[in-house]
Amino acid sequence: MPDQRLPSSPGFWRSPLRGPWFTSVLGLVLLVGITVLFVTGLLSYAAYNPDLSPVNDMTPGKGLLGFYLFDWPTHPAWLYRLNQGVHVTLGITLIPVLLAKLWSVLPKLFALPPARSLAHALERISLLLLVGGGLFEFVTGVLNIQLDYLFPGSFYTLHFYGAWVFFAAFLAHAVLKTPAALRAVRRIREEGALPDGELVSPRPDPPTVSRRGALGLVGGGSLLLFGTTVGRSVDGSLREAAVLAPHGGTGPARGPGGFQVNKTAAYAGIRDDETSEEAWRLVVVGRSRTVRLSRGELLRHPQYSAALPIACVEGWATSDQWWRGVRLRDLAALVGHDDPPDVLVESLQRHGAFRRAALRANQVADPRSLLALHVNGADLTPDHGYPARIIVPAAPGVLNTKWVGRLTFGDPR
Ligand SMILES: Nc1nc2c(c(=O)[nH]1)N[C@H]1C(S)=C(S)[C@@H](COP(=O)(O)O)O[C@H]1N2
Ligand SMILES: [Mo]
Repeated sequence: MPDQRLPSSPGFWRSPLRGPWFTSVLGLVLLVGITVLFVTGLLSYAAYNPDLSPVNDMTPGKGLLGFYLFDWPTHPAWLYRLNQGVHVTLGITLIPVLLAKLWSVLPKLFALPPARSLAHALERISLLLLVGGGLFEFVTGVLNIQLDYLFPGSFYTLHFYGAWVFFAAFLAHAVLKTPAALRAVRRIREEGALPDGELVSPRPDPPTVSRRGALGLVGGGSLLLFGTTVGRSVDGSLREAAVLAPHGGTGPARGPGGFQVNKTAAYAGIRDDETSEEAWRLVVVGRSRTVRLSRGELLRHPQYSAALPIACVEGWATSDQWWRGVRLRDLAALVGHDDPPDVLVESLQRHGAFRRAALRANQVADPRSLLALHVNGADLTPDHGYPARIIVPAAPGVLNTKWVGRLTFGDPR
């Protein structure tokens, strides 16, 4: 009889909740949920137009993992908003399920001997990658949306590589375990019998809550997180309920510029004397020529309006705002590109990760893609990018460069 005071002994673990049914139900929820997280994560990566690197995607040594199959479309305008809303809201909602699942299999972490065979050793190593990778992805994701970054290096790179490690281990685990999980769940439904198995405690404490009750608790926690997060990416009264994460609510203030601000002009080091009518000139570089335009001159070009949201990789989004300005494809034509090419957009901002971005030809060509000068009937506010900012339908917020200083058509590298 092993010493039951040691966690390596099955008798050390007393909860009557542990068993194949509890673990299987949680596992099946994660099977679906994490697959959706992985797919929306890959789509989010594609939305950056990563092969316009190194401007948009600076992931070093990504090799084949940086594969990318299509130009991110501009229709429907809420595409990135939906994708990222699902990715982040679902990720947060799954936290209680993930924790409960890890708790339910905790005894296995301490099981001795460490490996009974080579196959068993490999399985345990894959579990380390699975649990470590999963915790890493959830922790970096939550830190990123809380605008709080503790890790060295770029969130983007870490979350990207972490996702591949995690998902490879997840896939192996799912292939090995899903059949047994389905069997366990089916058996209790058909026979009403709880299957026994290695997770069941040999000397359980009396229950204080039923297995169903415990699942309800996990589900309730998920529901609470969902309700206090989802409002960051939807319109209507749910916005007010998004108390948990930054950029909930309707925005910083009332008025035409009263919607979410990511980085303020002060934070980005943008000074009034460089954005004034006298000082600021937009430099547009193209195949045949380079032009310099004041804001007054831009306003004499045909102006177009588009109702578009800003949707950040962090999962929050604004409702549709009315943007007004010059079409990007008209600016391309002005410098000799009648067929819109890719464009490199550079901000006046001197430091920081988001001061330049490249857009694909299909994004430049869309008639709703603007160099915006106005929003909601008023001049852009300094925090929303005065004197001019990019707005492109369906694109991640990070491609909507603020305080634009220069557009280079044709060679975004
Ligand atoms: N120059 C510059 N443009 C920028 C950024 C920035 O930090 N600097 N942030 C980007 C990001 S990540 C987002 S989500 C949007 C947010 O736009 P908003 O602050 O008007 O809501 O601006 C984008 N444009
Ligand atoms: Mo963003």
